[in-house]
Amino acid sequence: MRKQIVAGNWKMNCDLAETEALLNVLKSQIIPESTQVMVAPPFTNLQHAFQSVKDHPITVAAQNMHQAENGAYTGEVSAAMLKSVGIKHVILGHSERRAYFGENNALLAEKVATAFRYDMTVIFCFGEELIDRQHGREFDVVKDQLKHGIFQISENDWKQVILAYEPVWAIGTGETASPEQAQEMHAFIRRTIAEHFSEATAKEVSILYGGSVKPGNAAEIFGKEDVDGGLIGGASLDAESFMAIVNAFK
Ligand code: G2H
Repeated sequence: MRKQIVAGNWKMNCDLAETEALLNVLKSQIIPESTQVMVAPPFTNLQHAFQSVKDHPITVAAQNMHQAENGAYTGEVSAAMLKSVGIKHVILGHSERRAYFGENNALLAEKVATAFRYDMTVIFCFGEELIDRQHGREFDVVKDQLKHGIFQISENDWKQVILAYEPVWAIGTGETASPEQAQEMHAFIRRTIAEHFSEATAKEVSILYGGSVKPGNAAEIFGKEDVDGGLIGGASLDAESFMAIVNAFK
């Protein structure tokens, strides 16, 4: 059975007080046992968030990390630093990192390798841009991102991978892929993993959908066979909306 996961990517939102307030509401909610709930606050709030949810079924993830172990990389945060404050999950490859911070597949392959050296779980994001879909090359782009960003890992490493397909044209735009478009791509991703690794690995990996998921569309998207949950941006900043999405699995 694949894990159902709903992860909140808070992006550059929530100071310490806001983080505490949002977590307090989430902690007061009943979280279904069948669903893994994650939140990814900004770096400055990770330690606090980790301590705050210690006795609750909520996982705290980082939104990014540097590929080097340590060194002269002003402004960066390493895997060891994340681990030292209890963080074992990290989002890598978000389209905003790719677009605004020049992260490409080769760099992401390095980050993924570093994350595994530190025994972390990677939430690996990828997805085509609007222009790719307009030219009918969305499958090629996604395959390329997987092949060059994460397929260098060993079969065993897949146990610590969560994939998040996020079509760039649907991120923060209010535009969502239709449940059919999401299912079509998720099935393609699973087939691609089966071809390069094994059927068993392809069946086991959770593939999340991300891009303007809201309480109103989550159930339909999560209802698709190959969609195992969502990476939620905007709607994760409101506890009521986020919990409605957490409870959207049928
Ligand atoms: C995609 C998503 C979360 P939003 O970036 O990663 O954000 O739900 O706001 O589109």
